[in-house]
Amino acid sequence: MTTEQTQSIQVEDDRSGLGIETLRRAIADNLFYLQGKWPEIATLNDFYMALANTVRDRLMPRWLNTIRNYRRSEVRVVAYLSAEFLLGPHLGIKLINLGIEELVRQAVADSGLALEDLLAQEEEPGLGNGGLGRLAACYMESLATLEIPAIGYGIRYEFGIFDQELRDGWQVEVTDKWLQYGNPWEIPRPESAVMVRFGGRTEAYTDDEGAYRVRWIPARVVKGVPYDTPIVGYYVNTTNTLRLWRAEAAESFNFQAFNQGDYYGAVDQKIYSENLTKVLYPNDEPLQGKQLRLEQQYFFVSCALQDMIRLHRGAGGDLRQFHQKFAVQLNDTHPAVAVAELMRLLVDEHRLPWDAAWEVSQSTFGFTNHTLLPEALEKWPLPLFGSLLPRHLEIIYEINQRFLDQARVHFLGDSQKLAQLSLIDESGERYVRMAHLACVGSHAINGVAELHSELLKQTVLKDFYQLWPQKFQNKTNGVTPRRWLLLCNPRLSQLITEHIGTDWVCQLEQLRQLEAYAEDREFQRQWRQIKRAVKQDLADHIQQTLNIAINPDSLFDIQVKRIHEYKRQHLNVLHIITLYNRIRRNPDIDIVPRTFIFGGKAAPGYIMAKLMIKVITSVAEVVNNDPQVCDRIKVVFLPDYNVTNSQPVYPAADLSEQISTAGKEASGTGNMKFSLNGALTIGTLDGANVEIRQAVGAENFFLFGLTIEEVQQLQESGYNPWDYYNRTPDLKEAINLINSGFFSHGNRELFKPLVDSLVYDDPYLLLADYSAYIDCQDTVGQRFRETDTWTRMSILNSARMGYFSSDRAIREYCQDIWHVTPISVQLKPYVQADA
Ligand code: CBF
Repeated sequence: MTTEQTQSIQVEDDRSGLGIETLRRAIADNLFYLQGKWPEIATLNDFYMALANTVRDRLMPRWLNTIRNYRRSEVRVVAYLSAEFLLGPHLGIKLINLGIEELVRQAVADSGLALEDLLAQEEEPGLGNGGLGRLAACYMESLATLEIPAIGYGIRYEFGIFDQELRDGWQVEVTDKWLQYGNPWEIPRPESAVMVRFGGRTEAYTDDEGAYRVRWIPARVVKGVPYDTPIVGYYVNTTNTLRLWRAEAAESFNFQAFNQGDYYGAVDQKIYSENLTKVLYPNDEPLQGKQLRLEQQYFFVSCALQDMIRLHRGAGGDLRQFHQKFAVQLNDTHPAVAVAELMRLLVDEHRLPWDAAWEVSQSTFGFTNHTLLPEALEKWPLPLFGSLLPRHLEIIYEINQRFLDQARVHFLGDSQKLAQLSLIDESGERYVRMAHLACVGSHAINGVAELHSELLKQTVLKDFYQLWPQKFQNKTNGVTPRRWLLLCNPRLSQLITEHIGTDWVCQLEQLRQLEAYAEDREFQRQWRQIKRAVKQDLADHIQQTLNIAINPDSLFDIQVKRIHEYKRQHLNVLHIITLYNRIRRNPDIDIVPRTFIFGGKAAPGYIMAKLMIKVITSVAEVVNNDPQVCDRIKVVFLPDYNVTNSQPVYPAADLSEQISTAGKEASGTGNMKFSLNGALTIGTLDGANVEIRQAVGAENFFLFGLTIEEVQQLQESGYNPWDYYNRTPDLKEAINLINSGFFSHGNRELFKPLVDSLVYDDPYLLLADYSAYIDCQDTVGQRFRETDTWTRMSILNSARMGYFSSDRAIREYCQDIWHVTPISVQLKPYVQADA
């Protein structure tokens, strides 16, 4: 369009106005024109869609003006590459961040609807497994709030994390159909599609200038189509983009095959391509050999880098300055192949000399490691890697050779060191080590909590640390206070705001002002009243959905997270059985009534984790139906734990269970959300628990368990769980009760794998930590009775959580790794031609 043409277009007030009547009219309008429905026949989902589109219209000027900013050549943009973004529902947070929640509530009410009912319609995009994906979502929100130009790049999985149902107490996986009613929050951009190649072979040639070059002749080509989602900052104009890629056939039909009558062959290509982004892989399962997973990783990384290069060149940029335009963060090893892909693009496609390209690459990438678990450190069998990405394997060999030459000088011919450092694992079957590729190709490497970052330097990345100590940093995780307090706990947020004003929402350290009220009787009363009210809400929800009556005055003891042996949900179960045995032994025993709440998904192929769910639900069935105990202990397993379902849970907790074996949990972020909402933590010295305890004060944290050093010593000295089992009567009684078939209708075989694993192997040292855990839980019970003390501790927990805001974490990344600064977005009217 010409400038005159665009200038003649007028913006309808219905698309931007914020008056209640305008909003009401806009919703009705969208219902009619987008949903094609009269109000009388519209479903709640139609109304949700109409409202979502109304909100989307209102953020459009901010979004488009932000995109304009990316294009300015002098603006450095953060590109966050992540295979997972666990965003949670959009509508609620967008209303809050745009500051229009109350207006919309009113407008919707004027149409005879309740905002809560519409919010409940949203199918959340479950494009992540857990902590890592949720962290990426918190970081995207903070980047926007802090006005940092940023793009998130990832995969638009057609099926995200499975929905969890419980049948007979077992987890059953159901496909997540998040797109079935359409997604109002995304805009496809087929005009910006890129092609991604796979397989085939490489070929050397001499270019016009006589230089030696390599070209890649692929076997297949897939089209990557971007779908953009706006990420709105809190009370700022900045609205960044999350760009997720969907795979499509390069040609929908292979016409040559079709013309020869091979119709099925022709559509094969389409099916093959679309499969690529069909489903998110659950973590905690061995990925080796899962070719599709490697294809997914390469696919989105290649799309992202091609997109960045296009943007950079489109703004007149020189590729030798690519790193000045983009700071690319590798969220774990999943996008690590980006190092080789950027080299390929720069050297093969854009003809930069190797050394210049390498300098650009290293200056571009930063790498975050999120786990020490050896099974999660990705490595790909060399034949698989080579057959899928033949050119990249050559590039990796070249990087490796140059890198080992450098390392050889440093380690003076220590061949064992070199073998350990190599990008290729040659100890047996040969593998490409993705973490090593990420370390070599990045200028900064960070862990996600102080302890984790230290352990990285001492264990899995020790050799790299010796070589490049200056590359290593710590960036303790954080969570966004907008979703994890303001949105999920409006009552507490209001109380806080009444006492210290609103600044805490963007400067979470301001919560410290609450310390002044920790002893204030009236404030304590209000604090308790709110906790009681949110507990009542959760109790009502549990009653309605699971038909379990729970006492809102009982201690809500909550463990919600992925189900994994290292997270030790079964240690929590041993405590429940211990209490149960105490009551059975002495029915008049005076114990604090507790409601144990669990939630979390097990990876579909992780048999032991699924058995852990079954043991929780089986114990729940017995305990909840035993008239002697059920007024004192209740056990609830909340099915389908996801972002939506978690939002009412954090505010309702009295006690947060963070009980992983020391050294196993990289950081945790649930621990932060609980504490922020005034729960006290029972935890080990693991991950960010260590820093949370330091921040809230040791006296406001229930610590138990072996330290990392003690864990190591015990394991080195030959840990024998059987001894602990035999010499700890309560433990023995609890385990025997499981083993006897008491919780499994007499079936002694059902839990045998779990029991055997504990008494004969116990890799996560539950039995060694059992007594300390039980003693600590007894202290928790006593303290809960001292209502004022508990309330003071609860207030101090919230008051001292400022450090754990994702805003703080993002500021640190910006300063220490990305070297980017905020830029305010000016709202120019959209009728203007491009500046
Ligand atoms: O850093 C974010 C989170 O990542 C994990 O979930 C992961 O997938 N590696 C870790 O297990 C968490 O400890 C960590 O908080």
